[in-house]
Amino acid sequence: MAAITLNILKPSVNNLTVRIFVRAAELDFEEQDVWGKTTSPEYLEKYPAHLTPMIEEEGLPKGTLGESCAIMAYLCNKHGLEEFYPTDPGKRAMVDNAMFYLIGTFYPLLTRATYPALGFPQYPGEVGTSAADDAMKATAQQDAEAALGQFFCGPAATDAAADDDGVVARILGGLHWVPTGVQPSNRPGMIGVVASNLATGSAVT
Ligand SMILES: N[C@@H](CCC(=O)N[C@@H](CS)C(=O)NCC(=O)O)C(=O)O
Repeated sequence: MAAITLNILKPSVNNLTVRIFVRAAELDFEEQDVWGKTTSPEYLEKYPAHLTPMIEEEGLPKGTLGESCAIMAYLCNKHGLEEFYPTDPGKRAMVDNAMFYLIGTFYPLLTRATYPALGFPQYPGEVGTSAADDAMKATAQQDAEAALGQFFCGPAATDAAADDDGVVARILGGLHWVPTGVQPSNRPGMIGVVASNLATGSAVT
């Protein structure tokens, strides 16, 4: 068994960055195509954000790690890949600049420009999954619209959710509460709520 299991979706450009990186770095890895499986109970247990790329590796505190740039940074740190991720603060900042620009600025614009043509859902109910059919997208959109305003009103609201039956997932850099009763098929809608609130500037704690 390889040291790193890289969970991927083949058409994805986020995935492609890590797939090229592990080859260029000559790391010991194997790929697992999880098309249509990212919302399965097994995958959700490993990585509740149900996204790819995601690696499984022994040195990680929870055994798994998502986000393309976080994965590449971690593997560079672990294997001392100075040529890809320099330790000199200035040189590293240039790499971070490119990575944060990609994740925080460019990619959201790219998805908004291309998702409608690809038939993926947009706000509310954004963030598709390879398991999503039209019915799931419609449900996700309805859930997101119904839930708008319920989840993100500031610290008091999230404390209340914690006292209720919430579980927390860290998504899009904010803390995001998902009621335990929410089924995986509805989660894209919940993520859409976060995205909508971020987009409209509502408080997220
Ligand atoms: N910012 C994340 C984006 C991850 C992401 O959106 N992954 C999509 C593919 S592009 C995904 O796995 N979606 C779940 C699915 O389609 O089942 C990264 O760079 O890794």
